[in-house]
Amino acid sequence: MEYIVYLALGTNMGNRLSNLKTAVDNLTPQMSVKKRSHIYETPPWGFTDQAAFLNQVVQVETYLKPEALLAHLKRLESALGRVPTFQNGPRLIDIDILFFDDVIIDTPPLVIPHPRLQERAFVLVPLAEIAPDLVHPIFHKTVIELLAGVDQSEIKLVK
Ligand code: PH2
Ligand code: MG
Ligand code: MG
Repeated sequence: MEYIVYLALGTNMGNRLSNLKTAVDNLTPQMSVKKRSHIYETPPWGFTDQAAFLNQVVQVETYLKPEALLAHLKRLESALGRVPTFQNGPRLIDIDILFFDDVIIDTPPLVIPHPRLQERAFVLVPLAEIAPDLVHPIFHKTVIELLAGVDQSEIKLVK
């Protein structure tokens, strides 16, 4: 069984472009990357006194179930050199599950869809590029409709 999953990647430490590239390159072989958005530079959200982020969203296919996928992504973040900081703090690489098919899970630490994606232009702008018509299984709104609810004025296309 192959699941369709959307992942959000973010980085604001070190060589941000190479952090994103290394992360996406290392999603395989457990996942196959089907679509990737452009890369955007975005102002820090939540904790604002830190460097700007680069953000990207990818669509992958995987046989991993949600728990196994989360464990795999956490291992990958550590392998790429991420060390724990604090909530919304600076990070070398962050890989978050946005959607997992149209599954709804709320058993912390696994919350799917990502509970704050609808507030975050740094997620919705790249997501809208590769999945504009995807419907949020809780809000029953498309990504484009969610995007209309956030301020995307400071999101800059980088690459
Ligand atoms: N990630 C956060 C907190 N704030 N801000 C931006 N612009 N991009 C992020 O990826 C990001 C953030 C927590 O994961
Ligand atoms: Mg995150
Ligand atoms: Mg995370």
